[in-house]
Amino acid sequence: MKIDIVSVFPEYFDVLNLSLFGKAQAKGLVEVHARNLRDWTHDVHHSVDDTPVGGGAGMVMKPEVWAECLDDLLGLAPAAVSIDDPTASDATVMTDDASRIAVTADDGVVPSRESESGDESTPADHGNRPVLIFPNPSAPLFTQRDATELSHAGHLLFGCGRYEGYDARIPQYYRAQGVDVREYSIGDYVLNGGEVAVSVMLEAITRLLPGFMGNADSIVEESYTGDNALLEHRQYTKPAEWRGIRVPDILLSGDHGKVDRFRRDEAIARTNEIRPDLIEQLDCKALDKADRKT
Ligand code: 6GU
Repeated sequence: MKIDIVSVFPEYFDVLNLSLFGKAQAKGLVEVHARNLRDWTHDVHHSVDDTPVGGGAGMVMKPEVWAECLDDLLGLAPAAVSIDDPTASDATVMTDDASRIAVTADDGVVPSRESESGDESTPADHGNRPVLIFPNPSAPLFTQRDATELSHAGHLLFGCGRYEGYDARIPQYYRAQGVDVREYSIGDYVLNGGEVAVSVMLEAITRLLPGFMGNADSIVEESYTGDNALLEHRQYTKPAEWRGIRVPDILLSGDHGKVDRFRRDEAIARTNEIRPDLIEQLDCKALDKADRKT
């Protein structure tokens, strides 16, 4: 997987040389380039932002600089596009995009929302098609499903916004050019810029690459994975009693059936208490009789 990250603080991504991600780079599983957006400026001040049209606080990242950079990295020539209704909300464009990464059924990946909604046109081969991703606190939430889907892409290009954000015409333009453009928020809180959000998404995506993690089982059993996105049961290690607190007896019983049932009951009960929204999203067909009692 090829990964380009564009930022005004490319040094922020030096940490990617460490730990599991560093090893994955050494193994050739991922190839990462953190680029400095200012390398695509021409003025003496290397400016990348300007005041918001319509007024307001803060600065907005300029489309011209971003476009020079993204055209370069995507191998596109500059063009003018006609957009039917420039005032239309981009939110519709975000979900209407028919360009999703083609995944084979045995990957265990839920088909993209588009293919479920009756669009039977043959998906293009996205294997090497770049996906352009902009972190944006006002965009849809990035989920495990997105991470799984994006882990099948051949090339990811992240554009980190700073200040009050980036000119809305940037994603709009590249969508009109046929590029697969995504905008994601990582949660309901405000960060200073896209760098932390990109780090989060990148880790969630790349750890799913075959060979990235030592133990593939640990990926399958985690929270938020598969059809049944439940929070995980609690974990214990030895000793069986520590500072007066015992681990649940069933876990010491050696009866794997009972252990599995105990853990699943706990996962359901904890999810119900902590994240009732996940219970509502559960596919009832995936629940067994014993589950329903819990
Ligand atoms: Cl993607 N960006 C920023 N700046 N803040 C955020 C975010 C993204 N997601 C949550 N907060």
